Amino acid sequence: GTPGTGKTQTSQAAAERTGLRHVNVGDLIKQNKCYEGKDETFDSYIIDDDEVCDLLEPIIEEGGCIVDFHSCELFPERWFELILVLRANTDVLYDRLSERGYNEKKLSENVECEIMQIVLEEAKESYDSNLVHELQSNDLNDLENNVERIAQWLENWKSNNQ
Ligand code: DAT
Repeated sequence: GTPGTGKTQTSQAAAERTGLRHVNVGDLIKQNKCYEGKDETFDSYIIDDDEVCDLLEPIIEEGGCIVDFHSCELFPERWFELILVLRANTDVLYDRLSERGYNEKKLSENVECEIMQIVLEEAKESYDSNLVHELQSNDLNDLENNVERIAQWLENWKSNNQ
């Protein structure tokens, strides 16, 4: 999902509920400095995709991960069984990103990204569209429902893959 849609909150809650491992890719990128530079206009890092994938590979190979990131086209298709794209309403997203202290340019860029469904389109282009699902993430009720859906999906997956 677009930044602010609730990926980290949802992944954390889903990891607690299911016992899966929450892999926060943004944090790993920062800790391991997997970037080629900084885009000052957007106040964001230019990520080195190959380095990120090399870093993640052994973690993913262990299995049972919830991979939390705003982009998925850099990852190999074989890594995932399910792709969830979180969505939030414009007003909700605007408030969350303002609270995060985003500058005006970064704020409007991200809100526009959500309106244009950039992350969803990228996911559908990069993966079998049957694996890609949208989840609304506007309030705590959505959060709870999404975590339950993930837990349910995992149970089904386990019984189909014994
Ligand atoms: P992301 O990881 O997509 O950038 P986040 O998990 O950090 O987003 O969430 C951004 C903020 O919004 C954070 O303060 C937690 C809050 N939030 C996330 N999902 C929510 C939800 N479903 N209902 C209410 N607040 C939510």
